[in-house]
Amino acid sequence: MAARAVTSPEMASADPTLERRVASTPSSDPQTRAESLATAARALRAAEYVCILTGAGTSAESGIPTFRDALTGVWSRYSAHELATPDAFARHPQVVWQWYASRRATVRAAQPNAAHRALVALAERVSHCTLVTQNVDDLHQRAGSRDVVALHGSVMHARCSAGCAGRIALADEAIAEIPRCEMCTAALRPDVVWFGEALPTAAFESARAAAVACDVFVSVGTSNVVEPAASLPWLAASHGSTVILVNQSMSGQRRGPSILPIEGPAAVLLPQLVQAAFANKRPRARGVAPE
Ligand code: BJW
Repeated sequence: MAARAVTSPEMASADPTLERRVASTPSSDPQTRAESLATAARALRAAEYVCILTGAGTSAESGIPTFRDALTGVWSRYSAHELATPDAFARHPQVVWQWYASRRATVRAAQPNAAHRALVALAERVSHCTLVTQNVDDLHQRAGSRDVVALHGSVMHARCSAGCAGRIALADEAIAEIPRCEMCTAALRPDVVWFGEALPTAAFESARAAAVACDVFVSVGTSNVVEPAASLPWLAASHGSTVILVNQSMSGQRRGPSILPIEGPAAVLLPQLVQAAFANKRPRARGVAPE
């Protein structure tokens, strides 16, 4: 692994003005943002191991509402926090199933945006890149990212609510009844991780290992509040990595000497970051065994 990149704004610049501005208040001021981007680009360029954690903000510019956005239309009298629970499905399975059906329709109609594509380009240019997502849409995969570590499952799939093995890809649907498990006839449920449920063990272990090992951790479009995913950036920081935070708003995000905030929309900032880091670097050949 490469030596840890020295990239925090405090350490990377001799300019005291930059240190004060970046370290104290994240800002959408274009000059400060350009300086943060340049510092982050240097960190990425020097990194051998990169771990990326994405959240709902990454897909926001594809037209998919974030988890914390208020629900709209017929769903406006509910809250996502209430619906995304085992208890809600036990009590009101039709309501919960229909909510996920409407979200699937939104995801199907959406297209990956420039943030998803920039992460594909990034993975092609660093030696070891792990893409971990909390998102339950399939936009990373449709953009071309491979080996995506999905922590919270997928709204595009269902599984048996009684625990039979396997998952089922859901086709376009206009169904009156909740589909049943072919093996035991229990209701199918969305293949997602609800509040109070354990994350898939192998996926979380991969994410943890990548966070511990990385030189640079990039958190994109997540509020970093839902555990255990929310602890991954700080786990990485505690193991010496530089943490780049790309978010529309830094409100509620942690600060610290190894944390580099870049405030603004992911679909604008990520392409700029990847371009600044790897302007002249060609992508690695895909799927070719080393000689
Ligand atoms: C932009 C942008 C743009 C907007 N560009 N940025 C420790 C302490 C306290 C609580 C807990 C704890 N450990 C566990 C808990 C409980 C709970 C939890 O964390 N609760 C919190 C509310 C505090 N965690 C759990 O219950 C987890 N389970 C667990 O720990 O189980 C233990 C266990 C072990 C063994 C056996 C049994 C149990 C499970 C968590 C599962 C989360 N699932 C969900 C729903 C998935 C299905 C669905 O979508 O319906 O996952 S919740 C929801 O939050 C969803 C998301 O993946 C996840 C994270 O949200 P995300 O991505 O951060 O989105 P938002 O909306 O919060 O933020 C969007 C961000 O984007 C914002 O910051 C914007 O500014 C930004 N943004 N536009 C850039 N254009």
